[in-house]
Amino acid sequence: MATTTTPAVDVTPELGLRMYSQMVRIRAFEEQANQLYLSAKMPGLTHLYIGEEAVAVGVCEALRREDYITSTHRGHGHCLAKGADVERMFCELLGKEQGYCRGKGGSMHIADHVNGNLGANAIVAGSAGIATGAAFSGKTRGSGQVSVCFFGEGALGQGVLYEVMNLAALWKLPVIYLCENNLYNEYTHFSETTAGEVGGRAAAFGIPVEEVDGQDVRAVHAAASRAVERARSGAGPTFLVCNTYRFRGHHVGDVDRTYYRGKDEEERWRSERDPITLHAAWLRERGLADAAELERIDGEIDAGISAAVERAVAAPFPDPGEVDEHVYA
Ligand SMILES: Cc1ncc(C[n+]2csc(CCOP(=O)(O)OP(=O)(O)O)c2C)c(N)n1
Repeated sequence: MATTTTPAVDVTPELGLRMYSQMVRIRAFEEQANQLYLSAKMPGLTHLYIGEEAVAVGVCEALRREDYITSTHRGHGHCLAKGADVERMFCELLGKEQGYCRGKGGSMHIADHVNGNLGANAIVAGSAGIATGAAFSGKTRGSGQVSVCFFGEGALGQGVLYEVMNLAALWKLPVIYLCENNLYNEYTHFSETTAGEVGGRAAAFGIPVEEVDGQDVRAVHAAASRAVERARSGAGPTFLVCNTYRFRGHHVGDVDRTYYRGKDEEERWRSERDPITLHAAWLRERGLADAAELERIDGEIDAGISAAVERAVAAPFPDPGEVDEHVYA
């Protein structure tokens, strides 16, 4: 089955501005998460989504609240784009009682069922079965819900993905396999771990494949909307490849990256392929916002995020007596 590539597309002014705000919110959240790590306020590590914001936002803006997503170790952007509350997310990162998992999950295990987020997963490809099962559930109940499985291209090496794609294709399940190809599996370029074509894997099961510029939020949104429509109409799964780049390290502690990728490569992506800068330029060209308006939006979001992180830092930890409650393992 042929892989199609999406051209740049238009969106309504309202959606264009909302997608801008959502990407800025994710970027600001991640900058604060990095600060929490650097100031030793956050236990453990976290994997920043900076640079990849257009993927989560473009996809989630094509979904309804009751639609499902499953996420990855690099999952903050997915959570926020699907509607998670910023303060509760910071609380989870900090191990606080008010967090999404009462502080017991941390960065890599945030779930937000009210907004259809079935959870992040620290196991590479670990959520593929969950997303496919949720799609099966939606189909069986006739609820019309669509399920999106976010995963990095590193997950292409995991067998479970092929088991579930086989069933999803046979049973025409309303699921979208959303491959965020940011070029690196930890510290290894994906071309060293991935034989053949990325999309060829889904095509082998007869699943339509679309490949899109993951730095272009409008193109992602258009491709995701087509896949959602296909899923809701009963036509079955789609495999979407979003080509993107993480601007920072694999995790916050991965600071010296020159042994696996060049500074010039990073600089090129940052200066030429930043999804927020690209979309801001589009908004200005279309006369939908001028520089002052975008600055006002940035400032408002920054202030909201700073206030949320301050409240989360001051929030109480859970009672030590509940250490073995709400834990299933
Ligand atoms: C089954 C499994 N094997 C290994 C790991 C260790 N690990 C964590 S992230 C990662 C690389 C993931 O790369 P990719 O899926 O492309 O996602 P990205 O980090 O680029 O977003 C690995 C190997 C893991 N978490 N789970």
